[in-house]
Amino acid sequence: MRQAKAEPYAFDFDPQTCALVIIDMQRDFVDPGGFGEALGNDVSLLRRAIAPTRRVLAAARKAGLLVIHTREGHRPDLADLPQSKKLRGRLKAGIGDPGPMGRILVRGEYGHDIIDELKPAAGEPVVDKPGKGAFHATDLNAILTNRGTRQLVVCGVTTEVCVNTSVREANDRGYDCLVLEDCTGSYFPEFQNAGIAMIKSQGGIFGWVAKSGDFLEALAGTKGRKK
Ligand code: TIU
Repeated sequence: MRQAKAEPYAFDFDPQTCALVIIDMQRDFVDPGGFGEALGNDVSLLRRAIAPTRRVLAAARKAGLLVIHTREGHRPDLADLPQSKKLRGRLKAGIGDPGPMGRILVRGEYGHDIIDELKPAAGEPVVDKPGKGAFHATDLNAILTNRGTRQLVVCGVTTEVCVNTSVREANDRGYDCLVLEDCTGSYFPEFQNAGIAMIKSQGGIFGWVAKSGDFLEALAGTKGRKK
């Protein structure tokens, strides 16, 4: 077992039954010139999660953790796109429409894919999800169950949308979640703070929050309890 400094209290974990889940680090959300920026958002608020997430990804691979990547998006025929989601926002260019990096949030398009900095390695499952939560209408739970995973270390964007929804779904399915604060990002600073605060409030109502450096030290076994 390893122990990482975390809030609201230390996070005990077994690397063998722990998975790293990186949520939706897709060009359309994170890269300059993508859908997110076209909506008027400042992508630098999300991009600051890239460097720490790269360090965590490298360490997780080295330690042999199961690594899972998710992408939000839809079938090219949009048959899995609810009308409600299509219409929401009254956007001029919305999901399925031509966007700056191909059809917006459509599988197979350039903008839908994961950024080069966090490219999945061969053998790492990529979970395509039509919703905000990573469990809704996906095979994520089967993948985790088949590997005996009990705990999730979560990175990605955006903190209050897909990260929070996925953590809540995981919580209800019996997983412990550790969210690495500096490996998440929101277009809205106040939602970043609230999104993180909500996870660790009330004794860790949805899970734990840590800085990536503290998790990396625990994973490497250089600090914290190791037995
Ligand atoms: N990945 C994710 O959070 N998808 C979103 O739709 N985020 C927004 O902030 N809209």
